Amino acid sequence: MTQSYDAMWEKLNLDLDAHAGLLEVLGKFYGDIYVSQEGRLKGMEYLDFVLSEVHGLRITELQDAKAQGKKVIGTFCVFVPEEIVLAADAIQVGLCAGAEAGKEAAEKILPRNTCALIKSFVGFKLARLCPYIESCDLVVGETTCDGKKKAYEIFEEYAPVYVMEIPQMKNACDRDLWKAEIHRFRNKIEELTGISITASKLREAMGVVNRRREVLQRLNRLRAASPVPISGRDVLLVNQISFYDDPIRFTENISKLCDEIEERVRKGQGIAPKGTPRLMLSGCPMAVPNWKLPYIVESSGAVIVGEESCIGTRNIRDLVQTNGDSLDQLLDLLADRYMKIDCACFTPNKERLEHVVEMAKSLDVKGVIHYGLSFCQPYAMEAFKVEKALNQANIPMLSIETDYSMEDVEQLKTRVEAFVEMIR
Ligand code: BJ8
Repeated sequence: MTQSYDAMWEKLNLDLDAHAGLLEVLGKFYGDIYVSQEGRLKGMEYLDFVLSEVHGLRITELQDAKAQGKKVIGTFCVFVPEEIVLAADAIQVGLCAGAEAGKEAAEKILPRNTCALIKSFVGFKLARLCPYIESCDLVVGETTCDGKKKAYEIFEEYAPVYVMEIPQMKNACDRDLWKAEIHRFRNKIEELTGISITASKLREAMGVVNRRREVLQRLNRLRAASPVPISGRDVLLVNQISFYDDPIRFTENISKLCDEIEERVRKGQGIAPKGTPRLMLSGCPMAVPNWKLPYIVESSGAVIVGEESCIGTRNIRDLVQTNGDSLDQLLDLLADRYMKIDCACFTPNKERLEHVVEMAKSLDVKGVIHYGLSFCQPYAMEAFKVEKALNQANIPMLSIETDYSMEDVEQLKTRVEAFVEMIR
């Protein structure tokens, strides 16, 4: 942090000592995993800066926006349509937490066998560690997995919560339900902000979010080169920050990063020699600062060239069509786009299997690591089907289940190294 934000954090009712401890660990972790990398792109300095100010400057911006009457909306899932929030001049931030801090507090009100992601966001609130949650005027949950669904019932005792109903299947009646939910969400946001969402405001917001998706698609195309021009860790960080940063500023900076990568690809330069085993990750989202597995993989002689997850391609694969005239037509197009999300909470979820295989083939990976958070049933169950589909395409898969603790690092490293050796 370039300056002291203690007064702001105090005003937000953070536990200053515990929060300082968290930032210290985060800084050290970041230094070891990120800053120490060799051949890093200059454009990553922007991401380093954003991360170093993730609880400072960005929170100041949110507070300034609130002082001007803007609302801040926190979300936990890529199903919540940011376009609606932006169309009401509000700001959306991702709240999924990727650290263990607060776990003890969370386990006082949640079962121990709850996934780390849920424990983390509840724990961050209870232990007063997250300035984002404290900045939110509304926290939007969703009925995806059972763990999240029930956790929101508890969470609403601590923060203003609104829950969107997400269908579990993709039949016509499910699409109707989802469209109705988008309308209900629009009404809620209009009521909260006091702003009527018009067709032109919504179209403009769709453009902003689409451009962010497009720049991330470009990044994904460029990173697929051989030799690999950017580490998987760095691309994961870019994706993680896309949930916090101002969308227009983020898009501009990632576009510059892409220009630099393009130049590197043109010169045939990479961060690892040609022939280094290329791997892809698939499964649960990795929220900031969950960098454990990517670090292990890239310290085991492999490079990550894709993430099939919500903090990865699932969030950016599809653009929203904007060719509607009326507000209702645009909301329809929005509903269509979000119905394409292939989260493991859907049944059946054949699209995901097709996407994983298609992605693995087009990225020319030697293997896939399926990443599941312990106690996440949707992804753990689906891992069997993913493995079968990949094996049919002659692509080996390693299934890993873990949480945010560091206790299993050595064990994971042994398994990943053996996998890399096998596919080499
Ligand atoms: S659309 S992946 S962001 S729900 S890891 S909390 S599923 S028990 S995060 Fe997700 Fe939306 Fe789906 Fe994407 Fe539950 Fe599993 Fe925990 Fe999870």
